[in-house]
Amino acid sequence: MLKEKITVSSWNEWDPLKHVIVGRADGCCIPAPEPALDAKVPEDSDMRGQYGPRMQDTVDKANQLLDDFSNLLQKKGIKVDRPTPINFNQKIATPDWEVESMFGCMPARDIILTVGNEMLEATMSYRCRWFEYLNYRPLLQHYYNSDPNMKHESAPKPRLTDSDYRKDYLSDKIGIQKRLEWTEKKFFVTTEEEPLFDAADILRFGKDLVVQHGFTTNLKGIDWIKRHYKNHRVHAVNFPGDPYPIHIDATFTPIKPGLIINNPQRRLPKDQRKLFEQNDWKIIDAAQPAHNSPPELCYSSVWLSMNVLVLDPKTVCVEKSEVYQAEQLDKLGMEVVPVDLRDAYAFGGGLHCCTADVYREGKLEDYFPKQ
Ligand code: DAV
Repeated sequence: MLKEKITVSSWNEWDPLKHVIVGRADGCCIPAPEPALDAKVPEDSDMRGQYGPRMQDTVDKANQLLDDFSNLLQKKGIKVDRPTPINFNQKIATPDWEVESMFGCMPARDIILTVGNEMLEATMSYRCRWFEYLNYRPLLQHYYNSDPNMKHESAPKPRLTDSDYRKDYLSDKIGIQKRLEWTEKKFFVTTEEEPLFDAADILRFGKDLVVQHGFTTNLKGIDWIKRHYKNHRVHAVNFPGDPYPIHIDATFTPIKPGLIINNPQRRLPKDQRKLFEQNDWKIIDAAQPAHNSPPELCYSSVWLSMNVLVLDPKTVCVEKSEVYQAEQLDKLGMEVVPVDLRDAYAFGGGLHCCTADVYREGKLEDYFPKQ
């Protein structure tokens, strides 16, 4: 039998998508309490104080939607691969800590960062997500065996001892005002003990990588990324206005060369706009979400409305109920593909979160020649 031809390559968020990983909802758990997670779960969330496997009917529904999304992508000629779920409902431990359960393997984007021909497993910053890369190992091994140019990398596994987390965040009664003050001052739950980053804090713009400094990625993590991607320029950004800053992809979303939509409650500070402005990139406010609150037992905010998946510079997948976001992108000249995914949000995010690039056509380009 001929070996399947696979090419791993993706340099940005918008070039024509040809091969992608789509996550699964199987066995997903609400993780047990731990420092980083407690800081992120909203104070009024229905998830506080409970953990363990999610209800099977919600898993089945989410899987149906993820399968439908995969089929839709395949019909458009995009190859789709799926992770192999491990048993998340078990106690895990390292010599430094133990937790009662893991999380799941729906948001592939959080773990796997594809830059060019390299797929990198992020350090992650929650203990419950420490082993999450294992769900993707069968695929990454397959790519490694099939594409002689593919580079499989893993960032240094963090210790995640208590010294990685600020105790100030341990209370569940901090209040939004205080949280906003803290995040504006870049006083986040993670300390600078060791490099930490989630892959979903990184956006790829050809030669430039834009990385969110927040709860899940610290400055040492950003420095590690800088040293690792020596031929790239790495830019740290932060978004005051977000009381729970994790992952950049419900905050700052490039749509095509020259155009970014930005969460109007989490605007990029003036002093960080220079890179985009002097290279004639437009940053516009994203449309309002269609919902006032997230679905039940969901970690993410209503701003998953802007967690869109760009298929090519003229085509974008938008969650079906997010009519305002769809309308905005339509007016901007994009062909909008509606995708029903809201009932899968609770499993780890939206259309961008639940995917990870394997191959996008196109090559490494410099979108920001003026630095
Ligand atoms: O707005 O809750 C969600 C990002 C998920 N990857 C938010 C961020």
